[in-house]
Amino acid sequence: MNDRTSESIVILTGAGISKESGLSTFRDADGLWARVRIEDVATPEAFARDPEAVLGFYNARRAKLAGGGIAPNAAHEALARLEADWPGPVLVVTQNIDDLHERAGSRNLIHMHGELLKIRCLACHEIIAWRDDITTATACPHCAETGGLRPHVVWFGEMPLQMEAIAAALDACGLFISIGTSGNVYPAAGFVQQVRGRAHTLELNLEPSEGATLFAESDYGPATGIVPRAVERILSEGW
Ligand code: BV8
Repeated sequence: MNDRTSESIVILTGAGISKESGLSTFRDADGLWARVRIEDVATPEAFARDPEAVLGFYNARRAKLAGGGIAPNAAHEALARLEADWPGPVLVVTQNIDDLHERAGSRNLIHMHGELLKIRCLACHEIIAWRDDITTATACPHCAETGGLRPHVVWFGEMPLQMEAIAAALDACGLFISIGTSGNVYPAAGFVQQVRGRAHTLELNLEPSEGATLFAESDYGPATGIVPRAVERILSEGW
């Protein structure tokens, strides 16, 4: 094995890594998009048209996540162990808006699609940690304005967060791992094309994603089985 221990690792995660913790994915048969339409709850136009419907969609998800009973699983914990035990830099870039990676111990983490347990005020632009419901009548805890609070979440048509930092990490990494994502949503689904040919690429998913053929290596099965196994192998043998 080459000595790769100084090389950096970037890990992209999607809703599949949180499925075994009890959170819904989007495109599985029982997923969120099977129950509501993206156009009705996850776009700026939907929020302008019917803010209470959009706030209600995120209130229900926030209440489930904040209400107890949802905990990180062995896959989240394995990624935290990889960050702690790998000698080089490890960055998790998650599309997920839950807080399971940080609760498992991941520190070097980017939520590129925002965070369910934060809200943003359109009047004062403050980003505020928040675990309760919000309605159009809720006053901003920072500026007291009402009617301007929204989830701190990236909707379709909005620019994902920290894209420059993500691009720099992708350009520098020696290993790119994609976990629990169907590879449908861009720009995240395009990250593998940005690194392939230069970094080693590994897909860990329940089933082949839309971009499966772009990966040099893959393993399929529930994340709580295949992710700890992959982490053990990387820590003992590299790639
Ligand atoms: C943007 C909000 C540009 C929070 C989400 C090309 C380039 C750039 C953009 C586009 C493009 N083509 C189209 C676009 C537009 C659009 C897009 O990609 N549309 C798609 C539908 C075609 N992209 C955007 O709008 C993005 N913005 O590009 O802005 C721009 C430029 C200039 C100026 C302004 C803007 C913004 C995208 C973010 C949208 N917000 N979420 C929320 O409500 O959660 S996206 C949503 O999908 C979630 O974030 C989710 O994470 C993400 C991806 O879904 P997955 O995580 O992959 O989940 P999915 O259910 O699909 O798959 C789960 C997988 O897990 C499956 O494969 C399953 O097999 C597996 N699995 C299940 N169980 C398990 C498992 N795996 C392991 N173990 C298990 N147990």
